[in-house]
Amino acid sequence: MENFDGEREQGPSWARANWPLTELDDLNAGLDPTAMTIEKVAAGAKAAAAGTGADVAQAANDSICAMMLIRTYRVRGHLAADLDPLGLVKRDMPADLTPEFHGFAGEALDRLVWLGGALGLEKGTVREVVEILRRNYCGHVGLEYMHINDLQERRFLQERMEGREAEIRFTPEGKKSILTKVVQAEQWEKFLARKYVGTKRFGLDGGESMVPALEAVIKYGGQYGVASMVLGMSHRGRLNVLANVMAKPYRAIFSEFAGGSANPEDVGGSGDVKYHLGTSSDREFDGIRVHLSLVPNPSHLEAVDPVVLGKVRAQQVARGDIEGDSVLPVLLHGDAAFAGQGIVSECFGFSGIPGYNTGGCLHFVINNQVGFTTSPQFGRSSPYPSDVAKAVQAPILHVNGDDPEAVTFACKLAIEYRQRFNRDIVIDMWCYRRFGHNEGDEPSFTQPLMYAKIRQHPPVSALYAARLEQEGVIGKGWLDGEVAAFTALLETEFEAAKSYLPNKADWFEGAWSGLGRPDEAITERRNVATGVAGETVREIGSILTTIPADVAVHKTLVRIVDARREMFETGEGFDWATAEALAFGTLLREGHPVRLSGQDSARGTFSQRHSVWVDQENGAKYIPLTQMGPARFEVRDSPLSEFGVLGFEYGWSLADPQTLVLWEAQFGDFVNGAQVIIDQFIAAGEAKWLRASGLVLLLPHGYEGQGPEHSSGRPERFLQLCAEDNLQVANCTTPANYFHILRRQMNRDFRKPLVIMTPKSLLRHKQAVSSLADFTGESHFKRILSDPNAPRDADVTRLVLTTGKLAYELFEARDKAGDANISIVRIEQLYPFPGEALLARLKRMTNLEEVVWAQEEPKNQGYWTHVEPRLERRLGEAGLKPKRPIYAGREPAASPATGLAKRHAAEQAALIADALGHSSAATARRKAS
Ligand SMILES: Cc1ncc(C[n+]2csc(CCOP(=O)(O)OP(=O)(O)O)c2C)c(N)n1
Repeated sequence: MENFDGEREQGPSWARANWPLTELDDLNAGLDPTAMTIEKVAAGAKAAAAGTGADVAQAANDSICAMMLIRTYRVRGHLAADLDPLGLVKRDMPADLTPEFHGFAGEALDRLVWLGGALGLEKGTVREVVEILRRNYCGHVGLEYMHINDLQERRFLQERMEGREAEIRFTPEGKKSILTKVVQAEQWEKFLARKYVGTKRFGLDGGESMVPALEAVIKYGGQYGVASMVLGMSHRGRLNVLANVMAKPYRAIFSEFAGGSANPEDVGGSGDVKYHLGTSSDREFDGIRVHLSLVPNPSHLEAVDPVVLGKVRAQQVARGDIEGDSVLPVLLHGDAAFAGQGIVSECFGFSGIPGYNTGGCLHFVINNQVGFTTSPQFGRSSPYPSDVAKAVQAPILHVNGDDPEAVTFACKLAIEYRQRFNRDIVIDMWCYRRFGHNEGDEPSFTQPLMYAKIRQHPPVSALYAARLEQEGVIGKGWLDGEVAAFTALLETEFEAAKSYLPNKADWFEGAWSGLGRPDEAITERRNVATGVAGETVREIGSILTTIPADVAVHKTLVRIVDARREMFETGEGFDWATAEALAFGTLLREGHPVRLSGQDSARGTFSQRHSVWVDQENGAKYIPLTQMGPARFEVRDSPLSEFGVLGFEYGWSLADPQTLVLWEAQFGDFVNGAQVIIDQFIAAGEAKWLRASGLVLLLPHGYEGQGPEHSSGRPERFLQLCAEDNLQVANCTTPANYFHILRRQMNRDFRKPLVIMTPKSLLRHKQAVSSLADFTGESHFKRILSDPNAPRDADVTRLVLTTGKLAYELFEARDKAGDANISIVRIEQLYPFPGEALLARLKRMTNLEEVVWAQEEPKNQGYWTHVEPRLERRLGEAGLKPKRPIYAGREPAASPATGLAKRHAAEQAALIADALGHSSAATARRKAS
């Protein structure tokens, strides 16, 4: 079955079990492919031994035991690998990695065993076999891969790890350039430490091998077809990556250390500390250019991961690269954060899912064996920090950080694997942290033994230079020369930094060119014409309501489609879902792709959307909006995650401002599971990092008696975050207004995140419908909606302001009571607050006695604290009798809503009565005034 872009729907290849895998299959790797049973191994050994005069039965037995030995190394060899530069972790040789365990003791070690090609050998002595296995699996690289189901992947890794010849080999030039990068990494930290004593830099000291290793990722990535890499990482070594991998000018970083801004002063915003900033550059190796982009990130460890993945996926889609070969995500992690932060698993979870996978992410763990002051045994329950990756069967390369060749080899292998199999892979580099968590910290308070060792431990550069000297690759003095040359360069850059001024901010370039910051004041923001031609509506309607003859849709869906057809035919009664489809359809026609992602979004949580029609006979899918053209439509049922998926969609919105990217919460209540993405990225990202986003959040909201967790999208949280024109928060009550606000999002020359409290009961409310004329001609988004049954302005004595579906309940109660002097006005956009427009209305209501703010939410939630000062200001400016708004709503509450239906109904009735002045409290208030 195919979905968007012909992507497979059955999931990733490793999830299928249809390859001829048997327990013995990898045991027999290298053997004649027809020899798939242990008897055949034995038979081969017998036949081979027969001609030599050896004991044939013994030969058969020995071969089988040798095979078991080989297999044990493949599975468990990493347990005996030499990984810890400090030698702190005691790792005894497991008994089953000894030949004795497999029956080879004493003189038996010199017995010949027939291997039939395993380890690249036809035969060899047991001693030789063990020696090769130890070299292959227990050196500075320990490979975990036998948890992978896919035999081809296992074979691939085996071939690169195994055999007499399988050694890590670099040319003398290659070795020298590895050492040069190690020197740069080390000296950069030392230089910063000298020039900016005590300033936090979260140095890489002890993990310098990462820098040549990342060079290898770029270089070999380019050779294997990577055109662009998006990196995400936390504090540790970030300045080193910025300078020595991303090639951010040293002088720019020095200037930031001296207190200078990363951007021209007039750009504004809050800025951010230097070890959170991103940058981009082009690097070229052997004539192949690779574009690099390091995504800015907050302190919140690992929160940037889904953002990177979303950004990558967007770029891949823009390139039409479905396998993901051309854009590579690289995530660098700390060991404690990798093991501890749940978002890491959420991101691994994306790796095989259509619509979210990126063709494999390369993970690099800077495993310095401590997290701030916490030792690993208190930070995780698993043996390695990388075990979380096993959930998706990613191969894991553990590597000793004191051996930069081994680390570089691991990266080279990782990139080859990723490009070949399009799957995630992890490099776990064991290293140490030479100083405290930051440079002002004393690590010996908590890790005295570790730090006693570290103080005695020579730096990577010294160890590696000594090795290269011994190999004759470099002469005496070579290292000193490199250090002196690099330090001289840094001195020159340091001087240049004194007059360095960033010449421009880089935020409206590339995919963002043509867009900018809004050029009008936030209060006067002009409306955008978002109405469309009637003819367009009809054409889109026809596509939306035509069921292809070969698609057997569900009979209830036929009725839904029939009802939609009637809306288009009569031009009346457009409901929410149809208006939304119409908004999407018109944007697609105008060339704006649309991506909607959320739990069960294809059908819609409330069975309202039905954007994907599933053939009831064969399960095939038909998606009317994909027929709209020319732009691409995708709706994705997301994995059950909020943090990860919202981060992913935010990342997408950064890369692709021409696509309307929407994330939908199942119920708005679940949005707080993604709070880090909201606080750190969506609300503050533009101010901190000059990165705009047009992401839309759809949060089903409304008090309908469904209890504490199915009522509120927490509008108060968003409103509290609003400042400096950073967000838009809306609660639309008509399908047409929803249509226009979605269209407005793409039809402006700037982008701002948009948070919409979306309805539940209004999806099917008789009054919450729109007419054709509401979508066409001069129609546009209305920040304030008038009362459909309004008295004349001069007759209004009580103005009830509200937002959301409560308006309909107020209309009904008011009309039933026959209150002729009450006007109920809806504030559809809460931020930016339409204060000017409201003022104009207030001024016309010259006989106002009372102004009420009515809301369903408890007083400490919802909108009250946001609107109260704003209403008071406008009432003052209008010079009317009421000076302050009256609150009508639920009392302050700890829980957002009651779970008891009766109590809900009573509360709702009371607040409506209060809002309309029917309650005793309202009467008392009136008397008192
Ligand atoms: C989500 C989150 N929680 C807590 C912190 C505070 N914090 C900063 S660094 C750190 C330790 C990280 O250890 P590790 O991941 O091993 O990286 P390292 O600093 O050792 O390189 C902690 C707890 C944070 N930045 N983010």
